[in-house]
This record gives sequence, structure tokens and C-alpha cells, in this order.
Amino acid sequence: MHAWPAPGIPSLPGEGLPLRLHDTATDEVRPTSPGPEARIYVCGITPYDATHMGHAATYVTFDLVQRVWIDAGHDVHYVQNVTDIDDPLLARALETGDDWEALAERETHLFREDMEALSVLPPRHYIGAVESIPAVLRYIEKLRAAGSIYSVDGDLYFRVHADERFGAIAGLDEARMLEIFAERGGDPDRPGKEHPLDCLVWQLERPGEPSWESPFGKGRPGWHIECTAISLDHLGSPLDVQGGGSDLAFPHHEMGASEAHVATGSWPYARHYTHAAMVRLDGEKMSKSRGNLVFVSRLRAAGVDPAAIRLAILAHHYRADWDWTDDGLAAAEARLAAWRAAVDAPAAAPADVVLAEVRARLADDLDAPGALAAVDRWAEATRLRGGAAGHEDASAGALVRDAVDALLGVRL
Ligand code: 5CA
Ligand code: ZN
Repeated sequence: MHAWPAPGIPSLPGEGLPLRLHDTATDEVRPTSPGPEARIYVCGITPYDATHMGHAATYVTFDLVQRVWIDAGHDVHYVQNVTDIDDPLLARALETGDDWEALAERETHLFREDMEALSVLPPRHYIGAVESIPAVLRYIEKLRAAGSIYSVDGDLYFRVHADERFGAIAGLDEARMLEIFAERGGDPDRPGKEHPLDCLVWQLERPGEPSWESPFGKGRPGWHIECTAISLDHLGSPLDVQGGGSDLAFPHHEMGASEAHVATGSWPYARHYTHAAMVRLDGEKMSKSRGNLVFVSRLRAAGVDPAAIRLAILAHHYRADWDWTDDGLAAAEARLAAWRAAVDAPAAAPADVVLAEVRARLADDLDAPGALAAVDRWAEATRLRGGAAGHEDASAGALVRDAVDALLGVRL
């Protein structure tokens, strides 16, 4: 699958800082420690509906990771998947009478356009679940060889307790795991399972559903093994960061880490498991299943500047749930206008400190609101100068323009 075009990144003077990032498994903000190549896997969309502000916020979060690492001199190897076959996609296709492949293609196309508009740097490898079925089958075979697979009426399950570290990522007790598993695509109550938390890795063909040949019978992959197989195939382990929204910590990233541990024998699967908080609308998590969505594409079609959408996201720290509001967007539009006026001003305030502050704030667990505040202070200082003679310094405005573009992904 192809990704979307990469925006240019202006080069900045000096050097970026090492990134410290929250890790869900240890619940600590710790330094990331990539080698020359920084390896990150971020869970992609299930393309049955358009990109909403929650998706956008999650991908903008991990875009900052990529930008901070690039600024610090790393070669970033970023892989993202597209869950282009899964229950919700088939259910939506059935509901609307759409062909499931056409639906997935259409929504993936729209997602690419939205990401490009939001200046999100593309992954190096953008990989569909369907095209990964051979890899998925290879990893299921490894799990089977390790004795961690059993069948329920021909469907294959992974014994999560084959991994003695199962539970290490999300840190939940079993009652809570069971509750969330049932809410997020799991089947704890299916008769015949050895343990209610065991997860499906291969589902035999169901009438009317697409299926693929396999040594285990015609069928289709389970969800978690898709990301395990794609990430291990393209990046190996340990990943520097596995990313996604906080709704993926359990079961998705928990199951994925355990599958990877059993399949490869190596631990950890990722050095950091990093999760972006949920974007809500009127206090409710924005989700395709609830239908309370604000779409990036609709805002764009209504003439909203994507840079303002991005700034509305960056005004919130990635680890705190927040509500999308019209007021938040209006504030972002005002901020964008103020910054644009400041970079074009003939007598800009000195800018070196802005670059240093933006770098420092982002390197500290992606404190985007702190970075925005630093640019605000500079824009306000510049505004107060007016056209004051004797202060002309065209390079200050240009430096802030480049810093905001390279590090925050906002074109002024
Ligand atoms: N295809 C799987 C991951 S392998 C999936 O979860 N797809 S998704 O389309 O439902 O979500 C795509 C990404 O957006 C995931 O990282 C998810 O955690 C994140 N996400 C979904 N809803 C929200 C929300 N309301 N706020 C923030 N992030 C969200
Ligand atoms: Zn995933």
C-alpha cells in the first residue's frame, strides 16, 4: 500500500534534544533510546469511516515523535498499518450495501488526503492487513510451533498465558481485563475457549465473508496478530516506540506484545508503549461506533485551514483526554493568524530562545501546549514592538517560521 506525500522539513540550526516519553508499561516518562535508526510502529485506521478528530490527534501526536527524533539526528523508520479487513469494516459494508474492498479503499484514500493536509509525515511503510496475510500466517505458525495455539471449532486462539509476562503492558487486573476485552472486540464468553482472555488469531471462513487460503483452513486473520506480524516483519524487536490511542493499550497492545514475545522469544517487544488520550465530543469519546464525529475532511471542505486544525490539537497535551469544541478551533484560528502576522512583521523579537524552548518543551514528553506558549510569547513580543525602527531583523521571523514548520508541522 502506498502512503501519502511527505511535506518538506526545513533544516534548523543547532541540534535537537533527546526525546523523553511516557511509557504505559512502566507508567513513567523515560528517555527514548534509539540508535541511528529510530523504529516506531503506530496502529493505523480501520477504514470504514472518515478520519475524525480523535484519529487526527493520535497521528499528530506520533508525528511529533517523528519530528523530534529527526531534529535530534535520527533516521526514523516508521511503519503504520491499515486494518483493511476486520469485523467492523464488514459490518459497515453489509449495512450500507457497499463492497467492503471499495469501502476500505475509499476511506483509506480520504485518510491519506487528511494526513497530507495536516502535514503529518508519512510512514516509510504503510501496510494493509490483507497484503500481510502471508506474514500473519508465518507468525501464527511460530506461535503454533511454540505450543501456544489451539482450535475452537477450527478457529485458532492464542493462549495469552503462554506468555508469562502477559499483563505487563496495561497493568490491569483480570476483572478489568475481562470487562474491556468484551467491549473491544474480544469474545470472553465463547464456549470452548481455554481461558476467556485468549485471543483469536485466525477465523475460519464465515458464509458471505471474504477469506484467504491458509494451512489452517480458509479464513481471515484476527486483529492483534496483524500488527504483531507487520511490525516484526518490517521493524523487528524491540521497537523504540509502539504507538496508538489509549483505547489500544488493552487488549490490542497487550495481546500484541505477548504474541511477539512467544513468537520471537525476545522481550521487550517495545521499549516504550505510548498512548494518546481520547478526544471527546460533549464529554463522550469520539468513536465511529457512537457516531459522534467531527471529520477532518468536513472541516476542510468547509474551508477551515488544516494548520488551524493542527493547532487546535496541539493546544492539548497528548496524555489528557479533551473535548473537541468550536471554541477550541476558533482559538486555534486566532493563534494561527497572530503567528502569521508575527513572522511577517518587519521587526520581529529575537527568535533563538523560541527555537530552544520549542525543542525543550517537545523533548519533555511532547509538551505541545508548552511549545505553543513559547511561540505565543514571541508573537506577542513582536506585536508589541510594532514596526519599531532599529529592531529590523528579518532572520528572526524566518527562524520561527522554520522552527514551527519543522517541529510543530504548522506552515505559517
Ligand atoms: N485499526 C485499529 C488499530 S490496529 C484501530 O484501532 N483503528 S481505528 O480506526 O479505530 O483507530 C485508529 C487510531 O485512532 C487508533 O490508534 C485509535 O487508538 C485512535 N483513536 C480512535 N478514536 C480516538 C479518539 N476518540 N481519540 C483519540 N484517538 C482515537
Ligand atoms: Zn494495531
